[in-house]
Amino acid sequence: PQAERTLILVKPDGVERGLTGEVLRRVEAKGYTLVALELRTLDRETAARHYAEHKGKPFFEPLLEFITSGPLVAAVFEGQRVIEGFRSLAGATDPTVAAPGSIRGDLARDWGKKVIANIVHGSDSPESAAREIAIYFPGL
Ligand code: DAT
Ligand code: MG
Repeated sequence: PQAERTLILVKPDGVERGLTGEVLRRVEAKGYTLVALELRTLDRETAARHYAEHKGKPFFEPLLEFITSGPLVAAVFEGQRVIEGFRSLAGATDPTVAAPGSIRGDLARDWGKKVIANIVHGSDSPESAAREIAIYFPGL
């Protein structure tokens, strides 16, 4: 079977803070293989499609506002158990308590905003990965 793939984002906060290279470095250093990479700014419709699972939650509108606020970097990485492996590299959703050593634990913090700005996104299951990769890289 084809090696597992995941969709990773360096979100607008990470790009703005100049952390794109640092994030990609960590994922490459772990040993995963980069198979697609793009800098783009999402429109509202694409952002809502990406975060469809969070529709109706109190942070949904701030989340759309945040993720469309500037350019992000979308990447697809490949490797055995890469979905789980990247989630581990990323750390917990809340950067304040994300483990030191993780991307969020080392590089993100609470800025007191309505939405948590935590630098990276990673698909959470094979089904999510397939759905999300099709949003950013149709035909891959
Ligand atoms: P993850 O990005 O770790 O998969 P998620 O899918 O639950 O987390 O949420 C998507 C993003 O939404 C998350 O990265 C940051 C933001 N978010 C999640 N829960 C939040 C909350 N309770 N308040 C504010 N923002 C939140
Ligand atoms: Mg998620």
